[in-house]
Amino acid sequence: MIFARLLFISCFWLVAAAETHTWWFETGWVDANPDGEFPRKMVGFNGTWPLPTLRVKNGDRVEIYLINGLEDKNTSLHVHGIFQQGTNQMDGPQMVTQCPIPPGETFLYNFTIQDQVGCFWYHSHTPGQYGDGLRGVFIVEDDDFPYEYDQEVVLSIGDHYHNYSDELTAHFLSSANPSGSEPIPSNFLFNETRNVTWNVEPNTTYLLRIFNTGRFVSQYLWIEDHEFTVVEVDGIYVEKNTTDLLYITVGQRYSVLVTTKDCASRNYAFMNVADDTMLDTVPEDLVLNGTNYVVYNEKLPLPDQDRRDSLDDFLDDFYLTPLSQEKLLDDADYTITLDFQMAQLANGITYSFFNNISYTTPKVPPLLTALSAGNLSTNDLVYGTNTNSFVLQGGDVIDIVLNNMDGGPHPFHLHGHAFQLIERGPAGDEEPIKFNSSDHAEWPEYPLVRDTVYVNPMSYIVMRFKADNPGVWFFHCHIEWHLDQGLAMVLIEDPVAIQNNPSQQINDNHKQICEKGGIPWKGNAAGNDVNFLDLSGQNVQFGSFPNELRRVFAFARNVD
Ligand SMILES: *[C@@H]1O[C@H](CO)[C@@H](O)[C@H](O)[C@H]1NC(C)=O
Ligand SMILES: *[C@@H]1O[C@H](CO)[C@@H](O)[C@H](O)[C@H]1NC(C)=O
Ligand SMILES: *[C@@H]1O[C@H](CO)[C@@H](O)[C@H](O)[C@H]1NC(C)=O
Ligand SMILES: *[C@@H]1O[C@H](CO)[C@@H](O)[C@H](O)[C@H]1NC(C)=O
Ligand SMILES: *[C@@H]1O[C@H](CO)[C@@H](O)[C@H](O)[C@H]1NC(C)=O
Ligand SMILES: *[C@@H]1O[C@H](CO)[C@@H](O)[C@H](O)[C@H]1NC(C)=O
Ligand SMILES: *[C@@H]1O[C@H](CO)[C@@H](O)[C@H](O)[C@H]1NC(C)=O
Ligand SMILES: *[C@@H]1O[C@H](CO)[C@@H](O)[C@H](O)[C@H]1NC(C)=O
Ligand SMILES: *[C@@H]1O[C@H](CO)[C@@H](O)[C@H](O)[C@H]1NC(C)=O
Ligand SMILES: *[C@@H]1O[C@H](CO)[C@@H](O)[C@H](O)[C@H]1NC(C)=O
Ligand SMILES: *[C@@H]1O[C@H](CO)[C@@H](O)[C@H](O)[C@H]1NC(C)=O
Ligand SMILES: *[C@@H]1O[C@H](CO)[C@@H](O)[C@H](O)[C@H]1NC(C)=O
Ligand SMILES: [Cu+2]
Repeated sequence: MIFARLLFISCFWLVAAAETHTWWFETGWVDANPDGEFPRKMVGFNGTWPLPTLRVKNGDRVEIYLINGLEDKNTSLHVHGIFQQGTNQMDGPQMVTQCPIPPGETFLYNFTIQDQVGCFWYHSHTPGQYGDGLRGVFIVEDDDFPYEYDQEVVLSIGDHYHNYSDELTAHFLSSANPSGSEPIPSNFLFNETRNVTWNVEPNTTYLLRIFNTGRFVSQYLWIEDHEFTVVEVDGIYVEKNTTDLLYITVGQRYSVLVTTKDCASRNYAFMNVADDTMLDTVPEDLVLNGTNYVVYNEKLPLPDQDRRDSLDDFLDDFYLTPLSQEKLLDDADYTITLDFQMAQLANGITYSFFNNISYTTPKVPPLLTALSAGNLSTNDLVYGTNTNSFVLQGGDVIDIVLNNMDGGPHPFHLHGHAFQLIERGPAGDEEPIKFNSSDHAEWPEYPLVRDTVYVNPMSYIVMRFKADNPGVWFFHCHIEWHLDQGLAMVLIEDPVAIQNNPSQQINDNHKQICEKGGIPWKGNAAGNDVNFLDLSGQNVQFGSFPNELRRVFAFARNVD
């Protein structure tokens, strides 16, 4: 009943008051000192960093003109969680749905919000760049918000490095780092800074919109002697669930209600604590526990950090139920099984693999291959043999089974969809626990739906969605280091429908940025637009997967 009412109102809204929001943003380096300990430059817009919070409503049109003001770097922009129905080329991942925007060029991201509300965020999808600063909050407001609150407050959390991405990546992906150890952050941020003071009114219910816009580490979040009532995850309303501890991976969002105390007799600690099991080494001087303050009365002292006996009792998102009461989808028509592990190739560099293949950037973005391949667009081969590309049939129910054979947790994100999380295995030990389709738990009747989920160490997740959004959708670990190592695949969803939709055709602005960057806007993964089945010259990983698995490095984490 509630759902029907919401639908009615949002449809009414679409015709009644859809607005167009036009923003011009020029990327460039900005002097900053996010953690208060080390001045460095961050990538900002128009000379400002942090970046603005963008607010729109369901049904609105968004036009973002992104001017690349960086002298020697490409750029791109992805609005994380927005489905981009019919506007796949506006999705943002460079060399997947678009050519990168070269220095001095402008690209218009032009799309509408179709039946989505809640917390999203935008970030560069050019390797390493959002870690250098190009990230911000994107909110789709809802005039018919299903829960009561008095005030809304935004909170982003994340991680921060004193070094620039390019230098970190060069070292990370080199034979000088044979163990594939990810760079250790310099600090953890709370609202793009640290030691934050949040002034509150007593006896007030806040809607706190929380975004982990970091590039690596999950964080625990809690407020001393207060509770969080979760009402939304990743743009999906859920039935209320109250907890005093959240665990948020990079890429995830939570809207929670926080009701303050009746009396303003003291102030409280608001903790953001890094998940140190994700770090290969923990330097002695690294501050894992961030202390911020919920201030009822500025004249009263600020508290010390709040300590907990255990961080294990965080809300398990698996048990949240969408308010829409969307049922478990029918059994899958098509199942993609991905065995993920990390290992070294013969060049001494450690990569990430799905089924022994480390995603290697093709010479033509797969969306542009799909648009130019004619009736071969349904043949996986044209997208290359080193991209983990899967062609999906429109309307099919798809299961993605992901077996994590690595000793760390990983947050996986799918573009173009929110999916049902139908099973998540418990953390494994020495031997990975793999999903067994003939011996699995009973699936929930109303599974959690979101766009970014974590898989436990040495264990698995099973995700289900309906292929009802024709487009080329990236699926990858949201840990930027792991994406750089090739932890990605590409779903080519109903390519014939992409070709047949006038609004999906490559536009002139897009052709122009491809040409400026010297990237063909048609052809197969090797750039061959004459014989789409000839992949000679395609990019491939360095040699084949080693016979002897060097999982020892993966096991090295979490041992102490
Ligand atoms: C940002 O700069 C561009 C030109 O570089 C300008 O057109 C635009 O109005 C500026 N945007 C804002 C929000 O100031
Ligand atoms: C936060 O506190 C730490 C330690 O007290 C200090 O070094 C740092 O500069 C502060 N950062 C900010 C942004 O206030
Ligand atoms: C930008 O993209 C172009 C085209 O892919 C590429 O040739 C160039 O090396 C890129 N520039 C940088 C700094 O990565
Ligand atoms: C954005 O796309 C819509 C729909 O295709 C079009 O009508 C509109 O003119 C576009 N905006 C700009 C500034 O090109
Ligand atoms: C980080 O920056 C410092 C100081 O500029 C430099 O000495 C160090 O080599 C850099 N680390 C990496 C991995 O690039
Ligand atoms: C975080 O920053 C935003 C934007 O400046 C601000 O509106 C909000 O109140 C801050 N949140 C907290 C919890 O301090
Ligand atoms: C708190 O707010 C509620 C509703 O606004 C009101 O009924 C109640 O008296 C308030 N309590 C205090 C201690 O102010
Ligand atoms: C960080 O927080 C955890 C959980 O409250 C606590 O056990 C630990 O002692 C804290 N570490 C430091 C260095 O304060
Ligand atoms: C709340 O979460 C707990 C587990 O964390 C779960 O057992 C319970 O069913 C959830 N309730 C609702 C209404 O989502
Ligand atoms: C595919 O397209 C080519 C050229 O457009 C045509 O010759 C061929 O018959 C088509 N094949 C099928 C199976 O439709
Ligand atoms: C999967 O489960 C079935 C049924 O319990 C069992 O017979 C089979 O051995 C299991 N497969 C594996 C690989 O463990
Ligand atoms: C991956 O490589 C291993 C070791 O060479 C091999 O045993 C396995 O069959 C390969 N898996 C796939 C999916 O190719
Ligand atoms: Cu990962």
